[in-house]
Amino acid sequence: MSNLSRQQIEQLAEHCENAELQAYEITKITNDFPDMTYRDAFDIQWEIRRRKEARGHKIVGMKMGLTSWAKMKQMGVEHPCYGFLADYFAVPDGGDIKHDELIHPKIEAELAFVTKAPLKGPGIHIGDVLRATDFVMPAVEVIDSRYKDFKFDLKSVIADNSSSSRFIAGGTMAKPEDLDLKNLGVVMEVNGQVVELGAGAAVLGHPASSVAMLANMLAERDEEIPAGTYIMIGAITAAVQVNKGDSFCVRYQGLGSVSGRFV
Ligand code: OOG
Ligand code: MG
Repeated sequence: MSNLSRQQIEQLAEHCENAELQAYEITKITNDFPDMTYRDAFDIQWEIRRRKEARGHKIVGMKMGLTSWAKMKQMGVEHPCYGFLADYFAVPDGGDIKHDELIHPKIEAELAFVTKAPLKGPGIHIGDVLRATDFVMPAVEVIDSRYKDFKFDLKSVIADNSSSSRFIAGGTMAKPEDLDLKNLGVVMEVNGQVVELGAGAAVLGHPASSVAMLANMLAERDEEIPAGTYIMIGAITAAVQVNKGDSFCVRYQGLGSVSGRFV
C-alpha cells in the first residue's frame, strides 16, 4: 500500500540523496509524512538508486541492515532492512576514508556473500543460499545515517538507503562449506584497542539467513538476487563511531583482516 504520490516519492528521494551527496543532516522524514508506508519507503530508496544509475553510477552490491540483536538494540528498531551499494561507496582494503565527505560515520564488522546462481524468493532458505554462494569474504561497512543524531524509525532509514555510505571488502575468500559460519569469530580494533567482538551467529542465528531474508524481501517487489551479487549480511556487533584520524582493523577467524583509516 502507498500513501505518497509519485511526485512526493521523487521529491523525498532527491531530499535524502542531496543530504548524502553533500553530507548534511536532515530530520527523519516520517515527522513530515507520518502516513508514509513501507512500500513508500522502499519506493524512495529505489528512486535514489534509479537517480544514481541515471548519472552513470553502477550498483555493485546489496546490504542487509539491523540483522543482529546488537544493532537492533543500538538503533531501537526491531526489523531488518536492505539497501544497495553504489560503485563510489567502495574503498580499497587498507585505504583512506575521507571523514569530511560524511556526516557522523560509524563502522560495522560484517561478512559478504558472493553468489554464483540467482536467488529468487519467496521461500528462500539457508540451504538455497549456501548452494548459490560462490564464496564468503570479510567486509567492513561505514554507515552514515543522514538523520540528525543517527535517530530514525524503520521507514525513514529504509528511505535513506539504510544509511549506506562506504564499504571495504578484504581479507581472504573461502567456500561456505569450508567455514563454520555460526562460530566464525570477529574482533574489531580501533586505534589498536579492541572495541567490539562477536560471532557469525549474531546475525539472525546464521549469516546465510540474512541473504535468504534479502531474497524474500526483494520478492515482494518481484526482484531477485542475480548471480554474481556481492551481499553484506549486516553488522555482527554494534556499530562504532569514528573520528577523523582513527584507524581500524577488523580480524576474522581464518579469513584475515580488513583495515582502513579516516582522514
Ligand atoms: C541502519 C543500517 C544498519 C547494519 O549492518 O546493521 C546496518 C543503521 O543502523 O543506520 O547497516
Ligand atoms: Mg551494515
